[in-house]
Amino acid sequence: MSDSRTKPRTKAQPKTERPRLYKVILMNDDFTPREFVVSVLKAEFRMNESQAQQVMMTAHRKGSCVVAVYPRDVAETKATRACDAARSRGYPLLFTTEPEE
Ligand code: TYC
Repeated sequence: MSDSRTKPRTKAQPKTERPRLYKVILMNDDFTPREFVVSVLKAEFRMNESQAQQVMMTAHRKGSCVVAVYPRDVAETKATRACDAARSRGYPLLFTTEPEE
């Protein structure tokens, strides 16, 4: 019988690390209308009305709220698009990203 069938495999399997996920964080401000925040959350983060309302109100009350987690490029693209939508309407609304622990 050949070694390949009798011997256990000894070659180390490289550990595959999962790519880090990044949080998209919604920041509160005193100027952006609540309805606009909700509309951006629905459009960019595919939330329904009640999810978007909850996230908006959490940021409004606590100062910030985690919107979702994604691979880095997706998180950054969505945060940038959401900020751009606000800027194009003259609002200071801010979305940031940071790596998950
Ligand atoms: N605080 C804003 C207001 O009272 C509404 C708001 C909520 C803005 C959440 C940003 O992330 C935010 N008009």
